[in-house]
Amino acid sequence: MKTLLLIKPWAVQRGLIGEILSRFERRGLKIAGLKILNINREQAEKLYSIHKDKDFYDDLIGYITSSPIVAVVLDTDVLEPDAAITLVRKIIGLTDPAKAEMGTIRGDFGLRIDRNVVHASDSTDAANREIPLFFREDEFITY
Ligand code: 3AN
Repeated sequence: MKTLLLIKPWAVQRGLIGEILSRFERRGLKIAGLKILNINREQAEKLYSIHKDKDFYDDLIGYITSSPIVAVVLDTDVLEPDAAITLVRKIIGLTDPAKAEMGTIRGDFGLRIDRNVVHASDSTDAANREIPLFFREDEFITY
């Protein structure tokens, strides 16, 4: 299966793209798709539709559309789908960076829950819904 990783605006601004990508590469997860882009409001609203009623929703949309992000599709075919999701979530760490373990991406590069450095799909359903927001099928590379 494939799962989506987003390197969010503050991480791109801080020059952390390579550092973050390397965490997945060195663990053995392949990059099947990769692009830097400015996401529009419609993409952001679809990405975060489950948070529509939260008090942080407007800020969340404002943040993710504030400057470029990097969208990454990870090929996790070597693992069972649930194991792949669990591993990717383990590499990124807990949603609240202040509580995330050191050694995880969020634990190493941030403090603010409202300015997370990465997003990753939290289920296979989420991955299947999120990936088409950023990639067409013919953009994936197998190697
Ligand atoms: P995750 O990104 O770990 O899957 P979600 O889906 O619960 O976590 O939250 C999506 C994004 O919403 C988070 N990455 C974070 O930026 C933001 N967020 C979550 N909870 C809060 C909160 N209590 N206050 C502000 N922003 C939040």
